Amino acid sequence: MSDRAVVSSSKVPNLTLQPLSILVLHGPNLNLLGQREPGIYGSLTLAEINHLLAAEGLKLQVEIFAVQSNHEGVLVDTIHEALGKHQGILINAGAYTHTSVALRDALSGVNLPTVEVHLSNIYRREDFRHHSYIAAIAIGQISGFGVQSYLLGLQALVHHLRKDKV
Ligand code: CA2
Repeated sequence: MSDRAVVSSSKVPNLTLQPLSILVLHGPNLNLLGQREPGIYGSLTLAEINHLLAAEGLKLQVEIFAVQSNHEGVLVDTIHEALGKHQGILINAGAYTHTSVALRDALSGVNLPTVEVHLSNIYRREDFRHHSYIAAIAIGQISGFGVQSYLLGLQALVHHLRKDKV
């Protein structure tokens, strides 16, 4: 008896993953990570966080493009330029989270699925950090898990982008 089976290709699920590119945006002062305030933000540098994100991206089969800026306008421009290049945005907008209508408008303008992340738990800190202009236009927010906030945020974003796309 033959041990070979003929299966029609129409019945085989397409296991090829859709190629995805994710823009990771880091806002003001996050370039100082690892040098000051390790008690609040951990001891990893931004380069180390980006390296961990790239490694997680490899596992998830997505490309990661990381940008940090201390300038609101540069962040707005980078969000505009994401259209047609990236399929999702992972953002730690730093202090602009709590102040920037411009960043929120840029994110809702490009309408790319966005996940907001924070190293610290913004709800355990000063009252002015409890409000985020980005949260209402994001798919979700992850706050308080240090570098894991970024990695969990990336997983959630990729899961969101791939769901229903087998
Ligand atoms: O917890 C977060 O990830 C924050 O987005 C970090 C922002 C803060 O304004 C947000 O409320 C919460 C601040 C980033 C500043 O990073 C520094 C790192 C080292 C030394 C000084 C600042």
